[in-house]
Amino acid sequence: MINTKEFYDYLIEKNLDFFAGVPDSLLKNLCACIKDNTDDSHNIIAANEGNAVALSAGYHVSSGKYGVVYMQNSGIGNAVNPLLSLADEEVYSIPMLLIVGWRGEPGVKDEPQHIKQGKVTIELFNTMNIESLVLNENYKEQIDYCYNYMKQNSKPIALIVRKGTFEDYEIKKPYNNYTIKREEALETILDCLQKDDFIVSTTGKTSREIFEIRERRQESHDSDFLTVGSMGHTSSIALGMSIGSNKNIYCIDGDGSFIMHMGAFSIIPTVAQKNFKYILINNGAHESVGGQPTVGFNIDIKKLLLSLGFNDVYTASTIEEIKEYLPKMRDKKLQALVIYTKLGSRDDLGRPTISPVQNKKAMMDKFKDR
Ligand SMILES: Cc1ncc(C[n+]2csc(CCOP(=O)(O)OP(=O)(O)O)c2C)c(N)n1
Repeated sequence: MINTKEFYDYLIEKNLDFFAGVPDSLLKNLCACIKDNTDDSHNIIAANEGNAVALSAGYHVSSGKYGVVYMQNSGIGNAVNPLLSLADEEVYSIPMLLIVGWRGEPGVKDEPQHIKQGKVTIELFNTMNIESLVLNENYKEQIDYCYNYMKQNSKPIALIVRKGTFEDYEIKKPYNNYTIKREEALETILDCLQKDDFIVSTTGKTSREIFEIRERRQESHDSDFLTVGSMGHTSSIALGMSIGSNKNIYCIDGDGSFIMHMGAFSIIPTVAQKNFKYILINNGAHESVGGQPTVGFNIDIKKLLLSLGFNDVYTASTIEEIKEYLPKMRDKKLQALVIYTKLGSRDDLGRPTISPVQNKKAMMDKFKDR
C-alpha cells in the first residue's frame, strides 16, 4: 500500500501542483488528501471528467506546468473527447498526468456497471495511444517516469490505480446544516407516489437506498429504474421514458449528477410533457464516493430551473414540506422539487441484488401491462 500523503507530497515535489477531477471511491483517500492540502484554486472538483481534462490543458498553456487529472474509470468516456481532440499529440499536444481508479479490474469482484469498463480500461488507453502504468509501491520511480515522459513527449500519460492501493487518509466527515437524511427523503417520496408511477433514480447511494426501502417494504422493484452507472444521465433517461409512455415518470437525481450534465436541462423544458417530474436531492456533495463537495449549495437551483422553463420549482428541507409539495406536482407540467438533505447513510447499506437487465425487463413488462 502507498502512504497517501507521501504520494501527494512527491507530486508536489515534482511541481505537479494543479489538480482537477471528479471524485472516485477507489481514490477517496487521495481525493481527501488533495482537498486537505491544496488551495481550492489548485484543486478543481470539476462538473465532469472532460471538463477536468480541459482545465488541466488550459493550466498547462498558461503556466507551462503539468496538471493532474483524477477520475474513476467510468469517467474515461467523458474525457475521451478532450483527450483525443485537444490534448492529443496530433492536435495541441498537451501533457497531463491522469490518475484513474480501476473499478471492475478483471478478477476483482465488483458491481455490474463496472465490469465492462474495467475490462477495457487498459485497452481504451492503448487505443487512444496514451501510455498507462498500473500504480505500485515504486510510485516515486513511476512519477519520475511520467514526468520525464510528459516533458519529452508533450502528451498525457495515465497511472491506473487498483483497489486498495492507497492507505487510509483521515477523511474529514463532511457536514451541512440540513436535518433530514437522503434515505428519509426517499421513503417520503415513495410514500407520496401512486401505484402506477415510475421512478428513474441516480447513480450511487440513492438507487441503493431505493432498492433497500422496497425490499424492507416487500414491494417490487419493477417501477424503479435504478441507474447504476451513467452518472449525470438520469434526467435524460427519465425524459426519454416520459416520451415513450404516458405514465408519470419521476426522476430522482443527485446534485453531483445534475451538475455533471447540466446541459440536459436546457433541453428538458423544450420537450417534457406533463408526465415528466424532476426531484433533486441536494446534499452539496458527492456523498456516495466519500463526500467531496459539489457546488450544489452555491447555485440557486430553483432560479436556474425556472429560468430554463420549469413552471414550478419547490424547495423542501423537511419531511412535511416534501409531503406538502410532491402532490402539487402531480397534474402540472414542468414541475420540480429540490430537497436539501444532510450527509450520511447507513453503514450496512447493501446493493441491488437484481441485475440491471432483470431490472429493465421487469420494468418493460410493467409498462406493457398498462
Ligand atoms: C462518469 C462518472 N464519474 C464518476 C463516478 C463515480 N461516482 C459515483 S456516484 C458519485 C457521486 C454522485 O453524487 P451525487 O449525484 O451528488 O449523489 P450523492 O452521492 O451525493 O447522493 C460519483 C462521483 C461515476 N459513477 N461516473
